[in-house]
Amino acid sequence: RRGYLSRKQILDAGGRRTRKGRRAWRRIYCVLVDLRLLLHKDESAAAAAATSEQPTAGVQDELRVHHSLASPAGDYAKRRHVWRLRLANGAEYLLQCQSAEELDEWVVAVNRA
Ligand code: I3P
Repeated sequence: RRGYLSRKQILDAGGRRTRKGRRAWRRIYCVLVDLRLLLHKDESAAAAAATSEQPTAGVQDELRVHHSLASPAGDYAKRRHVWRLRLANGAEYLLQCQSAEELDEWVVAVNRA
């Protein structure tokens, strides 16, 4: 599963509230590989990483989704098609996609990983 998402971090590892200045929405290109969600600047950066000898070169961030929980963020009213990702380390993100279908696909894919 891959595609553009907007991401906002709300809790840091350990479950502490992400501080002001680091809570903005950012658009990123996400690729789910096994138990990792790789976050790239854009699609061409992801394509370059895929053919590189160092597949993590140029990855902006990497979320370990083992024992994580993805669910629709029905309580977040400011944007549409937002899902929530709680990682095993206590960090939490809101992720916005383009449609209800995409949201279902991401939630299923992450929960299956
Ligand atoms: C955040 C940014 C986010 C906003 C967040 C702000 O500021 O404006 O868009 O979330 O509000 O703290 P910063 O860039 O300085 O981190 P929303 O889009 O959800 O309103 P929050 O602190 O209420 O999460």
